[in-house]
Amino acid sequence: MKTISIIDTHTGGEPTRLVTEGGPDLGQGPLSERLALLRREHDSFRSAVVCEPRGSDVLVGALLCQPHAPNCAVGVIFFNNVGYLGMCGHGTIGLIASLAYMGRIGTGRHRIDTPVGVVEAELHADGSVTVENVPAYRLHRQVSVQVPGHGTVTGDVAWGGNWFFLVEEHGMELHVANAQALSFFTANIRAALEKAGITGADGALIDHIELFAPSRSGKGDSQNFVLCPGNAYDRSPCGTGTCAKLACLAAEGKLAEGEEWRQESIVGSVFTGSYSYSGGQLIPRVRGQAWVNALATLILDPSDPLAWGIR
Ligand code: PYC
Repeated sequence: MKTISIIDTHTGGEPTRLVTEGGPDLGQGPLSERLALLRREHDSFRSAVVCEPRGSDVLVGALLCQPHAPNCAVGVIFFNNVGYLGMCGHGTIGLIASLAYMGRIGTGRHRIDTPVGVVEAELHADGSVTVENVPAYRLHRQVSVQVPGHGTVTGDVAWGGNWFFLVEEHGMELHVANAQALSFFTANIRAALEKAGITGADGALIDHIELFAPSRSGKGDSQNFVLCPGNAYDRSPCGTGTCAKLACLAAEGKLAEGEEWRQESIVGSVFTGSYSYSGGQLIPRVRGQAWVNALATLILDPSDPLAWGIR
């Protein structure tokens, strides 16, 4: 029987499953190389941890690793129901909550090694966490694409640790009761972008679609809906999506350095974002909170035909 130890958290409603023991041996190389090895040779580990029947489409997995970059507390590789994520904001907040729960870190700043570079996270005394992400930027302003059944949709292409297409004008109601229609619409946008050859830098697939609307509750400066690569929608405001939004606001001159932006999610949870410039790059920060909600051992029984997940 193979066993895998996990800690589950949710960050503003979006779950993260941290693997603390029982992951594959990926060596001690840079996290980007370890991610490539995980993808190439151990992808069934990913599906065992996050896919049904143990997991669900919405679950984001996080493999706790020894760091490679200097002076990091830990390394982490994020994954989901269909593949791997460069960075994950809500997942990093969940990771910090889990490390604090394990007694491995205290309040203060911590460096975390990821496949897209080192990020920093500060655990505050009230349990909230600020993630200082990799540099964010807007690649293209107001790109139009024809979406079958909908017509022209226009949005910005931006990097926040993942690639995003950010749409302000869409005519959809951002309400959780409307999640199915929003998922269908955003999945069509993503397919249309791919078909039209609209990509991130170096031809990278734009795999996250983000819609915005004014916040009805008044808790946010705006509310969003974010479609993730495996077609689940983010219950949180999406950390990397909020970073991409900060880059677009900055590029439009709509948010000054140090000014706060409150991004409300489709379920009403809020991240507070801000940015500063360093060496000409925009460094985004996102603050939110995660809660530990399960501590468990996954059991992979060799006689179980679905032990490695439904792929
Ligand atoms: O918080 O960055 C994020 C994220 C990416 C995908 C799901 N959540």
